[in-house]
Amino acid sequence: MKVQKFRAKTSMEALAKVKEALGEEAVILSTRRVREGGKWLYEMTAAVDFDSPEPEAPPRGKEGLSLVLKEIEGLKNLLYGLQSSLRPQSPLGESLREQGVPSEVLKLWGENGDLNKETFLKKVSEAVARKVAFQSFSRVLVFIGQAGVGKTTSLVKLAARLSCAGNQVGILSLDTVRVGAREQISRFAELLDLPLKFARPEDFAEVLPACKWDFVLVDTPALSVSFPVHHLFKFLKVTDEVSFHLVIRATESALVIKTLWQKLKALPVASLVITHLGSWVSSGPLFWIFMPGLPPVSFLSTGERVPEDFERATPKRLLGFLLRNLDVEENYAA
Ligand SMILES: Nc1nc2c(ncn2[C@@H]2O[C@H](COP(=O)(O)OP(=O)(O)OP(=O)(O)O)[C@@H](O)[C@H]2O)c(=O)[nH]1
Ligand SMILES: [Mg+2]
Repeated sequence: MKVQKFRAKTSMEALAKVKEALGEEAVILSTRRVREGGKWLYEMTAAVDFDSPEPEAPPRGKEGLSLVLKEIEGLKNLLYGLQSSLRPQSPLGESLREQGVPSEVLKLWGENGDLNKETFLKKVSEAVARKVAFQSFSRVLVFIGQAGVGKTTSLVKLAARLSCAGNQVGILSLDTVRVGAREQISRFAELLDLPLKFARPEDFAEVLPACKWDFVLVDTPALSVSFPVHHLFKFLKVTDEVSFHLVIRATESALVIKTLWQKLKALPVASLVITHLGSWVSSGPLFWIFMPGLPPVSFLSTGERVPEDFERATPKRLLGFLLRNLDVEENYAA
C-alpha cells in the first residue's frame, strides 16, 4: 500500500491531486487543515493498494454509461462525506487546535460549546493577567530546565539587568556536566564583569553560604539522565531565600511540558522563563502556559542577544506574543 499526503487551497483541489497521483482507486484516510507559509491549506492523506488488480475497462454502450454514472454518484457521496467531516463542530475551537493551541487549554474555555472570537479574546486577556503575577525575587534564583532551552543565557541576561539596577550579583554554576559549559559561562561573566563560582550540585548547600552577593543566580545542568529531577530535590535544599525558575521554550509541546511538570510539581517553582519567543510559525503552542497548575511567567526571552533580548513579562507583551500569527476569525468552514 502506498500512502501519500497532498496539500491544496481547497478540499476539491486536494482531492483532484489525490486522484491525479494515485488514481480513482485511492482511499482518503484523513483530512485536516494545516498552515503553510502563513496560509491555510487542506492536507489530505490518501492511500492506494498496489496489489489490487487493475480495474477492467468498463463495457461500452448503455451498460458502460450506467457504470460511469454510478461511479459519479459514489464520488459525489464521498465528497459530501468529506465536506461534512471538514466542518468543525466549533469552528473557532477547531481552527485554534489546528494552529497548535493545546486541546486541554481550549477545553478549559469551553471549546466544544459556544467559543467565539469575542469570548476567546476575553478569556485569553483574563488568563494572561493572572499568568503574569510573579512579583518579587528571592536572593537565590536557581534556573532549571531541559537541555538547550536557554537556561544559561537567560540567567546571564537577568544577572546583567539586576547588576545594571545597582545590585551586587554573582553567578554560581553547578553545570559541571556539559562539555564547554564552564567556558560558556566564564566568557559571559567576564564580559559583564560579574563574579562567578563553580560547584558540583551535591556541594550546593556547602558553597551557598560563601555567596554573599545581593543576588545569587544559580545555573544548573540540563535535566537529563546524568542530572535527573530527583537530584534537584536531593542537592538543592529549599530554604526561604532559594527559588526555582523553570526555563521552557515557547514552542515546546504540551505533552513534554505536562510530563516534565509531573516530575517537578513538588518543587517550589516560583516562575516560568519563556525563551525562543517569536521563533515560530504559529503562536498557538505557546498557550501551554495556561495548562492547570503551572506557575506564573516572570521573564520573556526573545532572541540570542545577551543581555538585550530579555524582558520582564507583562500582560500586554505576553498577550501580544500569544496572539501574534494566530488566526481568530470564526468563519473557517470550507
Ligand atoms: N532565538 C533564540 N535563541 C536563544 C534564546 N535563548 C537562548 N538561545 C540560544 O539557544 C542556545 C542554547 O542556550 P543556552 O543558554 O546555552 O541553553 P541551556 O539551557 O543553558 O543549555 P544546556 O546548558 O546545554 O542545557 C544558545 O545558542 C542561545 O544563544 C531565545 O530566546 N531565542
Ligand atoms: Mg547551560
